[in-house]
Amino acid sequence: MSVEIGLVMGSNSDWEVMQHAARQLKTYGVAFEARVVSAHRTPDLLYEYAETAEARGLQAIIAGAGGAAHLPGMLAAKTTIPVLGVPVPSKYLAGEDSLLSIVQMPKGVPVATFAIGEAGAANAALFAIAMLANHNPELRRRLLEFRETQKNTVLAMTLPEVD
Ligand code: RP5
Repeated sequence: MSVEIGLVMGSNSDWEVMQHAARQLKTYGVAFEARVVSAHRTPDLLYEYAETAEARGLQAIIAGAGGAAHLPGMLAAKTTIPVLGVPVPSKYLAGEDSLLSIVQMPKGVPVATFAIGEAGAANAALFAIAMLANHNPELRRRLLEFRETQKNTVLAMTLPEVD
């Protein structure tokens, strides 16, 4: 199966968060490639990755980075393939810097921005899967099944009695 989703991150230290995107993609059987691509440390690689993404058949790129997180925005600058940005928690500002760096793209070059951390990584993958599901009934069926499972989990929740 050809690779459909690119999963990139600025450092292997981002993997702890970004693995939650990889796990979702794997669960749904979506072919993806995971790479470390740093906007400021390997800018030439970033350009090459973005410039070859379309020819390689990628449908979306999930990009996670922390701090002055310009990886998603720079990828979006070099390709029209949808870029889904995940703010990775940072050491000093807990990912608020990552979030603002990714979400505040100037008009004209969009990056779809998700929540800081694990939830954002998982949701970026679920969003990419939902995009693919527009043309894949089996993926659509599995997404609906997952929603049903979540619903039933909540409906089965109980709360403790007060003393
Ligand atoms: C960013 O700097 C990366 O995305 C990472 O979140 C952060 C720290 O990178 P390392 O110093 O751990 O390689 O570029």
